Parts: sequence; C-alpha cells; structure tokens
Amino acid sequence: MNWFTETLETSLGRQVQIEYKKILTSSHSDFQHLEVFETVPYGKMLVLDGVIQLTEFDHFAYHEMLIHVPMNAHSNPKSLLIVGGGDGGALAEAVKYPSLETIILCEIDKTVIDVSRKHFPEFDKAFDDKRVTVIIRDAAEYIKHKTNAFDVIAIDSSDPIGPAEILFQEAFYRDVFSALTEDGVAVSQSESMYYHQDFIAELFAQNKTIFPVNEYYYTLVPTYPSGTIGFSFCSRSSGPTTHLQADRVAELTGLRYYSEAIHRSAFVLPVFLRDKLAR
Ligand code: SPM
Repeated sequence: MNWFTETLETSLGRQVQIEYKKILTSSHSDFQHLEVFETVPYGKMLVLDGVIQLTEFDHFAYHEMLIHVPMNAHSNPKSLLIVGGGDGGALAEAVKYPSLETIILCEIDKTVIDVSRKHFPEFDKAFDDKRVTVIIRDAAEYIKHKTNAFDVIAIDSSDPIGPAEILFQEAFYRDVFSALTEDGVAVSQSESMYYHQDFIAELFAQNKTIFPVNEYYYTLVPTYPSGTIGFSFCSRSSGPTTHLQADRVAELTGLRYYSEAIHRSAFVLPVFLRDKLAR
C-alpha cells in the first residue's frame, strides 16, 4: 500500500494520511513542488509543497464557500478578483454568475494552472470563459496598483508559509481594501478554528484596523487537517447577510454545499472561537 502523508502538523503530533494508487505527476516549479495523486478513497488530489490543496471528493465545500458567500453578500457584483486559485476550482464557481462582467485570476505560479488543467477537467472549461483574464504575477504586487477596481476579492491561497505568506500580512490587506469598490467584499482562506485559533485571532486583530466589517465563517472539508477550514470575511460596508437573497441563490446551478441557509449558519461560531475573537 502507498500512503501520502501530510507532514505540516507532524511537530504537533498529528498527520493526515491518504492511500493512493499512483502519482500522476510530480514536478518542481520556480515556487513550489507540485504533485497530483490518484487516491484510493478521494479521486485525484492536488498537493503543493506537501500540503493537500484539493481532492475531487470534497473540494466543492471549499470552493463554493470561497466564492458564493462574498458574491451573495454583495448587492450586485460585476467584477471579481481571485488571488491564487490556479487550480481553477474557484473560477468554476465564479463563472456561474451571468452578472459578472470581469473575472481576473492572479496566480503567481503558471505551473499550477498547467498541471490542474490537465488533471482536473472539471475546472478546465472555466478558463475559456470570455470574461476571464489570467494574470501570472505575484498578487501582492498586482493589487498594489489597483484602486476601486473590484466588487469582490476572493483570496484562494495556500497556507501562510512559503509563497502565500505575504497574503496574510497587514500591507496586503490594506491594498485589498483600496482595490475594493466602496461597497466591496473580500474573503480569504483563514485556517482551522480547531488548530489555529491564535493565528485567526491575530489575523482578526490586524484586519479590524483596516475593515469596518470582519467576520469568520467556516466550511467542512474532511481532507484538510481537523476537517474544517475557515475564511475571513472583510467588507467595506455591508455585513455578510445584508444583501443575501434566496432568489439569487436559487439561480445558481450545480451546488453541493452552499445554500442560503448554509450562508447564514456558517457565520454562527462555536463558543470557543466566538469568545476568542470577541476579546
Ligand atoms: N483552490 C484550492 C486551494 C486551497 N487553498 C487552501 C488550502 C489549505 C490547505 N491547508 C489546510 C489548512 C491547514 N493549515
């Protein structure tokens, strides 16, 4: 038997292990090590620098919540920036909105796009949508030159180590604030409420000095450590459910996780995290 082991948390006495049939690709880009596994229980799995990014089994719970929550928190989003997201999973959800006129995907590592387009055909079509522009660049640099440009920004980063570290820092979030339109909304991958409470609390303390609205919401992804991952919801004006409308959600096709009820409930936090973020 072959076992993939995610060693990110090993020093803390825990590991994720998944049995695989074969390694479909393994290569080094200028930024990271990329692998795609054919797993026994979860279909194909994308791994960057030894950390699971997505599996065919449960990626929808992550990508739907990354895109549909901010899109439905905004009254009428016409422009979207996806930071990272080179695998195309977030893009596949974004192109479901006919109201979007501009969708920019800014990914630092073109190899992630090339590898994913080959191995995850479920996402591939989204790259050909006429509204989509792919920019291969460090998003932290790209966003510095943008003002009042995007209604929604979705930060689909890997973990805050390696190439994505900068995407969790104050300077970047200040640039995100400026890049948003006046009623703009940004969300970002923000770790597990079970395993990274201190990190989440620090991130919130930082972002409270930038955005008038800051909330944490979460989704359930069995193949991420602890089975859950959360997002920071940062808004320049409205709250996460201010503009939420059941009829807009009902127009979305192919949903497996997101619904109007899930949108509302995802912001209801367990007491331990609610109290930690209230301090
Ligand atoms: N489009 C999929 C990209 C996924 N980005 C988030 C990956 C997070 C992986 N780590 C999970 C949390 C452990 N620190």
